[in-house]
Amino acid sequence: MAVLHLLAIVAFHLLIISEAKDSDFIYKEFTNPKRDTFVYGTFPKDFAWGVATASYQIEGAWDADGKGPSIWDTFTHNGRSHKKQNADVACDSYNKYEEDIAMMKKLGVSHYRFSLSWPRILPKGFANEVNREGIEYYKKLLDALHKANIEPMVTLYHWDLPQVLQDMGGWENEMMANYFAAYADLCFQAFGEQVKLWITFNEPTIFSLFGYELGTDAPGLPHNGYGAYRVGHTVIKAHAKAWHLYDQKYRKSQGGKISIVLHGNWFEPKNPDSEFDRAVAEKASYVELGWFANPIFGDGDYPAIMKDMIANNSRIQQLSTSRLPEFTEDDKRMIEGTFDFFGLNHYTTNLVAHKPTVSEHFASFFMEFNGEMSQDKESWPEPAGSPWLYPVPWGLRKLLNHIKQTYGDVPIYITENGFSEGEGPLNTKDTARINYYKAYINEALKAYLIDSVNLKGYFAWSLMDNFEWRSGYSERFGLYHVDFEDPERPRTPRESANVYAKIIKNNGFPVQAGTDHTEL
Ligand code: PNW
Repeated sequence: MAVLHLLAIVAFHLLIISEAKDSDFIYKEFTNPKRDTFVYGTFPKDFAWGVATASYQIEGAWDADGKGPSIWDTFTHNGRSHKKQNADVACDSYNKYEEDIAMMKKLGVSHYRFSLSWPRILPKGFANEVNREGIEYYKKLLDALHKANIEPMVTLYHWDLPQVLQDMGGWENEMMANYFAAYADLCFQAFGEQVKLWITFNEPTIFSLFGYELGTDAPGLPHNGYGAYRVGHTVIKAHAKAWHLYDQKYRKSQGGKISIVLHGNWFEPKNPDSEFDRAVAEKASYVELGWFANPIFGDGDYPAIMKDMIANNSRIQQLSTSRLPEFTEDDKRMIEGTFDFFGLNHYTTNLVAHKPTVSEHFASFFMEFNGEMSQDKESWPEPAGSPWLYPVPWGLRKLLNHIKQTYGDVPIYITENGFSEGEGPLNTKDTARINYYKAYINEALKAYLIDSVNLKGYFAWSLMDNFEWRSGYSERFGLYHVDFEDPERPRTPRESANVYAKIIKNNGFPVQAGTDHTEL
């Protein structure tokens, strides 16, 4: 039986390889036929195809109709982003959401992932002072989406914390878990009839590390070696509280699903023959994703490899306790299993090599690993806009398999994936982005078809160019270009928008009649 199964797999691979033509490699740099050949086929019938955005990055209207300031308003108004830019107006989606929906209709998406601005709904942070106009805005947006037959996926927290809550310590204050649960409760009550897919947090690793460890993002606190772990600890409990609240109070009547979105890079050993490089690459994958995934999708606690690493390094630094906080047994029971699906944001892959980095004198998340990250600049295609974003499509397939192997056969949504270009005149012929989308979506297809990963949907980041946090408007991720110089903020489709629309229409890459490939 096992032999037959193996033969079938080998035959399948041979079939793919034997069909490989030059054009079947999207990137000429990648020519490993077993790994990089384009595969033809389609996703399951009910596959979710979407685009994603976030409130601070697109809405503008930063102080309109009773909205309170967020930590990103403060950060940008202090001139901390690229060229002192801010998102006071951004894409002006607060006023132009109908046009945004018309763009989504053209793309043919079935889903739209966006986020709620906490300070627009609760200007003072707490749930006892509700801004009705904020609620009305999102209700109008949700109504318009339903009229357009587009299913919303709503993120409660995509980084724009009310400034008043940061003034009380922000995510380093443990009480935030309760404040977040109260905000979530209000949102379930106000929007739950219209929302069946909820996300508690977007990428807690990224906002903990950039906001409270390096301090390069809002709230700008360089609390190296401590801040991000404290933040993560509270965020995990906040997520679990919100999940249980939904589960107990709303699930039965509203019938939705709720989970979290985690950022995951893939980490590949720089020298695959080095046992040290392999060990540190494995550690990086288990820690970057596992920091949040292991408590929620695993056993309620941080990965053992992470606890050991930080405890050891803390000892080297002459500390009597680990810098990583500990969960109580009650915490673990509350946290374990608080998911309905796995939301994954994935952009790129890194090479990892062993290198002693732990210091007796200076603690930092980025130095815990005794490893060094790099990119394969010889054979990976150039990143266009964001210096960290090398297209390495096969990394997505490996990561999806890693999730399946580590956390079980959980339904996965790719909640963000996309490619940026730099500032400059409007260039609608965005070949690099087209190649990126084709190749990455094809790797997702391989994970589904060949590896039986339980893949439920794919969301492109992003619908349109928007405010890219500390990089301002200098990194453009849009399927639609936005002119930020023009007060009307006109949107223009790039060629990638047409290609993505075709992929959606085809539900992947079917072999079309009379050809041996998919016309795109
Ligand atoms: C995500 N990295 O952030 C966010 O969810 C979006 O808001 C953002 O616009 C998008 O990706 C593009 O950057 C990331 O350094 C920030 O690897 C940084 C990284 C990855 C994702």
